[in-house]
Amino acid sequence: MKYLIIADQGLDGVISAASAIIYYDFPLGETEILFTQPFALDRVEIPEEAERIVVVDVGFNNENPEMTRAFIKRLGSKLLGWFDHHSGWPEDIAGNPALFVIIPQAKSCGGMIPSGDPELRANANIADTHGELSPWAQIIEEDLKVNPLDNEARLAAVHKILKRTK
Ligand SMILES: [Mn+2]
Repeated sequence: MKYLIIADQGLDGVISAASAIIYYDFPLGETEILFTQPFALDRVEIPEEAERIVVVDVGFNNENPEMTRAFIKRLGSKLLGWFDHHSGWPEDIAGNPALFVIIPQAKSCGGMIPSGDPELRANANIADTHGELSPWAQIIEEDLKVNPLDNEARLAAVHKILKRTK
């Protein structure tokens, strides 16, 4: 598929993936979504056919900085944007706002992405802080708890989120 979203595995990552698809107007039928974590970036297989790549809610790996740097290198010119709110990003990367939107003060990544959907932003903020999630987000969170390693469930959740907004 032509478009690729790489997202963190948590609920904020799931909401962020949906928000990025809305923000960049990626056609869902041509968009692949991979879920990962900062310490697993070396195991992410980037499909060759991916032409535009967006990364959301994946923090900088401070224990192994080379892992994040090597991953960014692998993405190369296909990287369209990287949104994150975790702290610890080195200035030489975070200081490139054309590609990296890093806001450590933000409550969540989904809350940072201008999806035009206040409910997505609010629920992402609640997911990463506290408060009561909307019923649809509660259901997704429960699904993720039951099957923490099930990326199909995450993918289905992103599609579900997009259906309720489109
Ligand atoms: Mn987050």
